[in-house]
Amino acid sequence: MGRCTICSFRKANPLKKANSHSTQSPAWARLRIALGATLSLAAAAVLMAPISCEHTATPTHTYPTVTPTTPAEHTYTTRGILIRLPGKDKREVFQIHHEEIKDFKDKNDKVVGMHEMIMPFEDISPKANFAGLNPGDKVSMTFEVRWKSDPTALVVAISKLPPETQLNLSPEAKPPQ
Ligand SMILES: [Cu+2]
Repeated sequence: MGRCTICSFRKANPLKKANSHSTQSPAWARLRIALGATLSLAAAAVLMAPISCEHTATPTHTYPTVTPTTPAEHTYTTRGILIRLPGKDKREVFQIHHEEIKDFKDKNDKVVGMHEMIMPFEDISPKANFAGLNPGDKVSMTFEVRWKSDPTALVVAISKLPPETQLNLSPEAKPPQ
């Protein structure tokens, strides 16, 4: 398994992600630091409202969502196995073991493809509905890519596939390094 094009891009462009949060006022940033982990989830939901919302899939399953301000540069649909659901904590990143994406384009608009991999997606659109989904489910998933703005990779749709669906996946795929 090689490296993930998007993960490599993120590592090489750490400022891109940081810039996306510059819409937050300094006061808000200071407040967030001051309150830190003690900030109640309810208060966080209210304070974060302008930049993201708390999407509820089930009464016990919530996670932050992102609404982009720029149009998608590319949109891809792939199939795979849901590895981990998104969670409240930033470290609880949605992961999918997806099939090869033959038409995937890099930041220079060159078709480089993306091999099958277990891939994390930090950013989830409010349009994507994870209700009723569980790790191990076979799913169809659509994500948008923005190389020139944020978020780089945004999950915009996910739906369950019949359990008998035959996926083109090898069992030994490892998460990207
Ligand atoms: Cu990938």
